[in-house]
Amino acid sequence: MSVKIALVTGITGQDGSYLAEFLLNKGYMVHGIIRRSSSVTTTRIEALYQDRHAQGARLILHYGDLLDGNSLHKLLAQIRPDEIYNLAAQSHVQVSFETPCYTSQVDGFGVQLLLESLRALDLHRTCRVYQASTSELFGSSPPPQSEVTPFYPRSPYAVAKLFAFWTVVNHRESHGTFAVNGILFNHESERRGITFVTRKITRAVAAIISGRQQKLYLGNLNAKRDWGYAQDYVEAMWMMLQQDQPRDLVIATGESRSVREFVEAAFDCVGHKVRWVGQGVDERGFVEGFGEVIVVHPDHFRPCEVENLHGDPSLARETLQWVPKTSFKELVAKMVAHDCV
Ligand code: NAP
Ligand code: F7E
Repeated sequence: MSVKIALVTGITGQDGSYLAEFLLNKGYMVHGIIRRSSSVTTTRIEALYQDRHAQGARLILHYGDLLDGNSLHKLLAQIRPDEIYNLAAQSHVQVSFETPCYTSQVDGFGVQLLLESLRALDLHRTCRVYQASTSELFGSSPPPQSEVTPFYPRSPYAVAKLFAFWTVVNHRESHGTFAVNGILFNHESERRGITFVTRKITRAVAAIISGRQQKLYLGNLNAKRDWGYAQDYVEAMWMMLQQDQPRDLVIATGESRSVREFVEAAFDCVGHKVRWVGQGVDERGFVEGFGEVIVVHPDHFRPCEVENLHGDPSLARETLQWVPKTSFKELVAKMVAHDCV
């Protein structure tokens, strides 16, 4: 059997790095798009990378950008992938309020560029496409959210991802492309970007108990998320492309916790309890032995918040036999342990 070829956009990110690892373990030839940057962005995939000239190298990196249609087109023509995982995005919801036009281009229009390049090369008949969609599409629709829940995006990020969602559906229905949306709820890991709330908290816990940081400034402590482990979720991405029929699926744990609960669980991992005092922007968290540690700050509130995401992954369980392997407690413990080293 010939070796399968995958193209992963966003390979330097949290999910891209786990997915590349997963596909290499399955024997794939993996191509990844990286962006030129003045500082190193490939840290997460360093351990996987061998010089492309080395014998048997199966991870090949190419400079490109989701907005550079010409380089995308050339790359697709050159490597003729069997599977594309489009994970590239400006993925930070709060940042999307400050860069709405850029976010719309990359997260929305970038997907159209990719699918149109594929079609222009007539590769859409053979190549399967996974699109990194998101629970942010549900926005203010009440939980639990499933494939039949109406969308109500609450940020430029979510609006751009909604454009991408329907672009994928439209390519499937108009041109027969095997393209699917993985509607993934929040998933975290030791490789999570440091400005997302979970990693911000676990890094702060490590720094506070070792005396390197005094305060942790946070926004909405009451927002609830369905947090899973990223490594479990990349397997679901792959499974979605191995099905007989393309289908958009919700991937989630089916449990939801507040930011406040995440803070408590993270301090619990290092043997400390948090005591909350006050309300709203005046709320503070006290940790025995360290005094006032958590401070609510208005800078970390969003112009529009998604209050409660709680997924219903029944259809994924039925269709893919996918179930999350890592519990909330295990996830927090892994992240705290990693950051305490
Ligand atoms: P991440 O860590 O922020 O990684 C984003 C990746 O996209 C990075 O490799 C980044 O490259 C790349 N990228 C950004 N703009 C690009 C552009 N214009 N052209 C090419 N590459 C570009 O995100 P993640 O957490 O792994 O998430 C992966 C995908 O899933 C994203 O599309 C995200 O929106 C979506 N998603 C994530 C979650 C979650 O909870 N993690 C949930 C649902 C959906 P640089 O390294 O050069 O910046
Ligand atoms: O915020 C609240 C914040 O930035 C989670 C992305 O991967 O998942 C992610 O988006 C919650 C929000 O992730 C702070 O208001 C409080 O309610 O970690 P986050 P997100 O916005 O849920 C979805 C599914 C994606 O698709 C995205 O790509 O935490 N929060 N205080 C805070 N959030 C941050 N970042 N920083 C705080 O200080």
